[in-house]
Amino acid sequence: LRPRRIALELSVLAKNDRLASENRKWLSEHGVKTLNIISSPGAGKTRLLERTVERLNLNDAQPARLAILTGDQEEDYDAERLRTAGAEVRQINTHSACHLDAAMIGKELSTFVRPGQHRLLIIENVGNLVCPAAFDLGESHKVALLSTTEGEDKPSKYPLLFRRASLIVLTKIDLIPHLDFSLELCTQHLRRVNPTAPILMLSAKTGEGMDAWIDFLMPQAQRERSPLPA
Ligand SMILES: Nc1nc2c(ncn2[C@@H]2O[C@H](COP(=O)(O)OP(=O)(O)O)[C@@H](O)[C@H]2O)c(=O)[nH]1
Ligand SMILES: [Mg+2]
Repeated sequence: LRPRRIALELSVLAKNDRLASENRKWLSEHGVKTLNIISSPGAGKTRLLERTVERLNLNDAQPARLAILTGDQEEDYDAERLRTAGAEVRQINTHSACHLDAAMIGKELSTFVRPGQHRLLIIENVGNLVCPAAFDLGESHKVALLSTTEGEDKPSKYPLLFRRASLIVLTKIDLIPHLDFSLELCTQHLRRVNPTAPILMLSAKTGEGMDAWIDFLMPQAQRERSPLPA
């Protein structure tokens, strides 16, 4: 039985990789930078995106540049929260699946993402530290979120996601004074599995660290926010 199961997993991943390459080609041809945000449930993905949308809509002359796809097994609570914050968003329900896959994203691209208008697509994956890391969606970057309440050792225990991430975001730093959380130990665990990816530390609640996050998303946004020279 065992060799058969491995063969099936390989073929599922190979099919996903093919579809992810098609997504990546479409996104790159239409100039859309795409982030695949992955974390355990409750690490603060949606809250960070709510704050992000509010910031960009407040300060950006072209709010339509950002599109969001948000994945959960059931319900559309996150899409509702993000729409209320001002986002252009679509919910994907995966039902029995524990992750988004490239086929689910491919279905949304041509009907939801508007080439020439959307420059950035953010995908909020299903909350899970394991499965989403294995499935390429065609993104430009994987972003791993880790919250201060999860414990410092999670990067070592679930290394694949943190190894594959281009950016690591430590969330809920406002809670550190109330927790037995060591920033030094957490950084050691992160660096064991990923020696080079930038680590941003932020709080979506207080706004601390949000500027660096916005800079990563849209490097031009800061410049566009500055007043025009007289
Ligand atoms: N104190 C604090 N709470 C946060 C922060 N970010 C998210 N939360 C809370 O953490 C919980 C889970 O957040 P949510 O965005 O739904 O997480 P998701 O499941 O990763 O999308 C909610 O109660 C949020 O209000 C933060 O920066 N600081
Ligand atoms: Mg969420």
